[in-house]
Amino acid sequence: MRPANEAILVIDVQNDFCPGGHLAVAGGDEIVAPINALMPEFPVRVLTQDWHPAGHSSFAASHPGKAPFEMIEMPYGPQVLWPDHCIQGSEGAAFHGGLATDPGDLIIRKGFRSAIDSYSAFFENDHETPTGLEGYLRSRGVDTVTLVGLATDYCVNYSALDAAKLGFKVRVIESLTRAIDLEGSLAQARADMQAAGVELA
Ligand code: VGL
Ligand code: ZN
Repeated sequence: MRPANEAILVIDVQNDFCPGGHLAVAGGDEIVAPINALMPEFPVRVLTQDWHPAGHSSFAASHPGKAPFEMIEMPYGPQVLWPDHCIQGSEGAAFHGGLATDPGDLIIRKGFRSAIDSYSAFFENDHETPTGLEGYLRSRGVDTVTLVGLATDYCVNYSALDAAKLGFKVRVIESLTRAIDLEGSLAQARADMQAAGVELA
């Protein structure tokens, strides 16, 4: 068991991000078994779920004339438009069936406000609306987080950057993540995480 100040954050291991899902990440299902094996080593275990209402503003289908993976300008900055995914209560939003969720202490949902996307487990994409995760971790005495899950270059990356900004010691186990990799987004994410002091293990 790792020391009491360490948490594992299992990011968005949901059906829609796995092969066959609406925003499938190549190899997304390959990380499930090793994540199951790793989770019990941590005294604090958090799982996140991307959790959008139907018609969410991050969906291309909500913007007439726009196609998935195009960019738009939102009040809070540039936003990639995604295929409909992780709609609240849908099979796609459920955790991958093989993921051991019972050992989780907390499940945090994000992206439930229609007008704003939320990649990070800590803040929505305006970088100021909190999810409450920081308070949860601090009140449990956590100062060090290890991240795994989907996708490396979006939700894992944004969560890792926010955790570092908040003063946590942050490690991403790259072999337990998989990337969407839109136009160099993986290389950019790796560079940003390294610049922020995130350890890429
Ligand atoms: C994610 C795109 C849209 C992720 C979530 O979990 O990385 N990516 N929503
Ligand atoms: Zn999403």
